[in-house]
Amino acid sequence: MLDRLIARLRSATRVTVMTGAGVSAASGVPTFRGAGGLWRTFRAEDLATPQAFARDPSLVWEWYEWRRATIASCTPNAAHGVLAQWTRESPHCTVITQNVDDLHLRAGTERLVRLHGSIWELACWQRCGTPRWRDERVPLPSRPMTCPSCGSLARPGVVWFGESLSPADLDAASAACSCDVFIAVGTSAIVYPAAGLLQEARSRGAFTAEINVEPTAASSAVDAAIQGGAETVLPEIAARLQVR
Ligand code: BJW
Ligand code: ZN
Repeated sequence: MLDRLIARLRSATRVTVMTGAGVSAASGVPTFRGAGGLWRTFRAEDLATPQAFARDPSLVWEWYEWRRATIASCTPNAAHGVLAQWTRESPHCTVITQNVDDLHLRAGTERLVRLHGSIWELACWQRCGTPRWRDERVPLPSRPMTCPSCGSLARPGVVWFGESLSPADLDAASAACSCDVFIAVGTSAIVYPAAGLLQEARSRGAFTAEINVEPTAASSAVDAAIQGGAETVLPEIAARLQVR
């Protein structure tokens, strides 16, 4: 499987990599599903919704504050490093991430599409029109934070279940599905529309691959399902690509 992917990568011009929480697992960022995925007794589906925030903003902010503090002590791992290098070396390599931790950014990734926003950004809950703003302070100075323009409640600048993704990000992600090789790394591939991008790429003729420590919803649909940690498999691929 790995040999097939490497052969395809050797002849590929356009390469798109879509990442999920598993890419940051080796950095110490908890994934959403599977072992360690719960915060207290809550699943992402219980907290990452506008309804949960409307019901109990303090609880949802507590979850985000805990995650911000965790992520603040994490650094990009070898998987982030390889992807950043690929985007720097080729103008035809794009990374689409579902992650909000910004570790791809910190690794220096170019042409990065962040489908679900950033945990380091805040937005006005009342949508008064003020643009999202960045605040990397840990902990945040007040709870709850408020909008600097209208004074109403602030919320994390991320995309929750039931909310639309930014059309510009979706367009960029969709454009990147026109590629020679599309690799999904460290994602359970169950959250849409991100999960649909793999099928989109495949239907446009891309060779599709997955890198994950365990089988996922996408494993049977891809051309090559590679089992292993992103932080070991991606560096191995990068090393073998250097040997022509
Ligand atoms: C390793 C590893 C290592 C571990 N190396 N691997 C079509 C069909 C059905 C439902 C829908 C549909 N279209 C829309 C929906 C509804 C919904 C949805 O998809 N629901 C599903 C759960 C069924 N989608 C939405 O609501 C989206 N909005 C939308 O579509 O708007 C229009 C619309 C609305 C309503 C109805 C219809 C249309 C928005 C989705 C937003 C998701 N937001 C979250 C939270 C972001 C903010 C935050 O972080 O707090 O995004 S939820 C959470 O899941 C987060 C993640 O980005 C996302 C995906 O998770 P990911 O990255 O895959 O992580 P895990 O934990 O699931 O998996 C980790 C993987 O890593 C595992 O496989 C491990 O094995 C692996 N791993 N270590 C490699 N070292
Ligand atoms: Zn406001």
